Amino acid sequence: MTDTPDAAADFRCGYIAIVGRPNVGKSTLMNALIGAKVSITSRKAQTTRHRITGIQTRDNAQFIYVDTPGFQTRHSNALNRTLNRTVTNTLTAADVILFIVEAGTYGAADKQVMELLPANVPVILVINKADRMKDKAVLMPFAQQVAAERSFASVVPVSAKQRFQLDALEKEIERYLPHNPPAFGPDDITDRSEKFLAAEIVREKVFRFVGEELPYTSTVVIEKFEEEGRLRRIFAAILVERDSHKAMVIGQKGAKLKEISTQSRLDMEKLFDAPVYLEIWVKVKSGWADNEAGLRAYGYE
Ligand SMILES: Nc1nc2c(ncn2[C@@H]2O[C@H](COP(=O)(O)OP(=O)(O)OP(=O)(O)O)[C@@H](O)[C@H]2O)c(=O)[nH]1
Ligand SMILES: [Mg+2]
Repeated sequence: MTDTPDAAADFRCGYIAIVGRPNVGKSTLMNALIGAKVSITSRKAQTTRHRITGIQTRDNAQFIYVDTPGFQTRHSNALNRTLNRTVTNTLTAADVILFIVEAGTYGAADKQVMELLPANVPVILVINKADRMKDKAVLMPFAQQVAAERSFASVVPVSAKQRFQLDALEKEIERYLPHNPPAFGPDDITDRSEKFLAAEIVREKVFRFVGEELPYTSTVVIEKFEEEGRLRRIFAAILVERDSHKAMVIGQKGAKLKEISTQSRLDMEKLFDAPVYLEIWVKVKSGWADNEAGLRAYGYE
């Protein structure tokens, strides 16, 4: 018999759902918390379309973050219904919830997400983009206004972009994690495959480099993913609704597609830490976003 505390019994591990309306910075925050870019981000709303796990392992705890799509309140098609189902499913499996709002704005879309939050799980109110508040004195009354809507385990203002207050947030989360042994290896950063991450990276470039509306009517599939020693050979297709969209993705003399390809390849090489050969084709496939069976075939849950 010994009195030494059992280190394994002290270890904490759990699932942390990251939810909020579109564009509040959920994915940027998750990437900042784990120190790697596994979830794509852009200044356009509705960038995230899948549940994406990001893992951070410390000496005493493993944080399994689950980034989710921004909750859709505008119009209902099969894609948006699928995105919202992903959010509600993630909430039911969470040990801790981060409810993200943007500093200074709290509206109907935020309220709708708040109403989904289960009563018996600790919810931390995270006020992101605190860097945007020129007058810091306004932050306090804003926090009080949102905190009056429901009871929160704690309230933490952060800036995901400037990595402000992330240690404080992590400490707060750790307090609410259950005692469990680690579920993943110490070096794991996600449970998603390289093939999935490759498709996401290409989709991010479409969001970032092609017009305002097109990203919402397109998706990306990986048609072939081969490994040859360290080299990854990746053949991707960007699916669009019509010929005119195809022309927009390809651009003048192919310039747009070239930009998408180059930036995608650089991101893949960084994330996979390996050389990448990438070919991207653009294909017209209309109606893909409004067909449940089709969505499943493209990897939507
Ligand atoms: N100024 C500032 N901008 C931020 C911060 N965090 C995120 N952003 C920006 O906000 C935009 C949206 O970020 P995302 O991380 O893609 O937001 P999201 O909530 O995941 O969006 P969806 O997946 O579309 O729901 C991007 O342009 C980010 O650079 C922050 O702390 N400060
Ligand atoms: Mg996102």
